[in-house]
Amino acid sequence: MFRFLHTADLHLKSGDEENYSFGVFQEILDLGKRHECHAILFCGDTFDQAQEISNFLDRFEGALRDFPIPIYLLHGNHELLRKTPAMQDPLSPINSCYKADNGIAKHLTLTSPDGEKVLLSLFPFVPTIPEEYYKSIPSDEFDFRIAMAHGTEKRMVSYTGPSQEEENSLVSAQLVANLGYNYLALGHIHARRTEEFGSLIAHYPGSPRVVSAGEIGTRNATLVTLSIGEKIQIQDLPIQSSGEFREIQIVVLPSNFQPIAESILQSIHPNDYVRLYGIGIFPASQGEEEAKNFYQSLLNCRKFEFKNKGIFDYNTLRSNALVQEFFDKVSHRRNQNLDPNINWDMVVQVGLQSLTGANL
Ligand SMILES: [Mn+2]
Repeated sequence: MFRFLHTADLHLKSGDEENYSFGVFQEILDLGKRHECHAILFCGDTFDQAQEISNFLDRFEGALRDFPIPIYLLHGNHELLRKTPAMQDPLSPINSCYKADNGIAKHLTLTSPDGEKVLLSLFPFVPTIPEEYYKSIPSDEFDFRIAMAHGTEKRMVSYTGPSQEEENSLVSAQLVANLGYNYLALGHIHARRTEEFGSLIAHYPGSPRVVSAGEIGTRNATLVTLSIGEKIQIQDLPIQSSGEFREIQIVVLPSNFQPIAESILQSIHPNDYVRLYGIGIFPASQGEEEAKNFYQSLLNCRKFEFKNKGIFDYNTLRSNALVQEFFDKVSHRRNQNLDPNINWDMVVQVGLQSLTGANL
C-alpha cells in the first residue's frame, strides 16, 4: 500500500500573507505526518512568484530539516512568474525536496514500505506542452504509476476565465491514462475536481488556502491511498488554518447599524476572508466609511472588505415623501415590537426596492 498527500497552489506569499500562508504549509506537513504518508506532492504554484522562493528559503528549508517524509515539488507557472534572467531555475536553491529540472520531465522509482514498486513522474509546467513531453517513461513493470502535472485539463474545467493561461499548459489526462498511469496529481485550478479517464483518476485538490476572493468552501489537501487490486481511495483532509472565503449580506438601516447575527459572528474563523455586502440606507449622520469601520470592529477575521451593494443616503431618500412615510411606519412598528415575527431587514429591502426601483 502506498499513501501520499496531494496538494497544489499554496502560493506562499510574503508581506501581509507571509505568516498565514506559511502556517498553512506547516499544517500540510503536520497532516502528512499524522496520516503516516509515504510522500507529500506539491503540484505547482507552491510559491506565488519566483522572487518569493528566496523570501521563504530559510523558513521553508528550516521546516523541512529532518522532516521524515519525502517531499516532491513541481514547478507551476507561478514559480516562473517574474523570473529574472539570472535565475536559471528558480527552484534550484531548494535542497530539501525532490524536483525536476525546469521544463524537463523526471521519472523516479520509489518503493513502498510493503515493497511495491511505484513510478512517480514529475511533469513541470511548460507553457506549451510538446508532444514528446510524456515520452521517455521507464518501461519497467510498476505496481503503481503516479504523474504530477500543472495546468488545465479542459474536460475537468468548464470555464477557466479570461486568463492568459487559458490556451497554455493544457494537460491531457487521457494521454496520461493511455501511458498506464493510475493517478494524475494536478495543480493549477483552485477548486476541487475529480474525474476518471478509464482506470486513471485525475484530481485537482483545489488551493489549500484562500488565495483569491471567490474560493468558496473548506480548503483541503487530498489523502490518496493505492492498494494492489483495490480502487484508489481519495479523501479530503480539511485545512483548519486556511479559514474560508465568506460572503455575508447585511442590511443597513436608518435607525442605526444593525449588529451581525450572533450565529454568523460565531461561525467566523480568525483566518477567514470576509466580504460584507451592505444594502439599505445609511444612518443620517454616517457614511460608508463609518459602516465599514463599524462592521470591521465586530469581526475578528484575517481579511475584510465592505462592498456597497446598493446603499442610499438617508437624507436624499428623505426628500421622497413615500420613502419617508415607509420608514416612519417601519421604525414605529419595529421599535414598538408590534410584529415580533417579522424580518424587518427583509421588509426594508423589499420596500426600498419597490419605492426606488433599485435592484437590491
Ligand atoms: Mn498555476
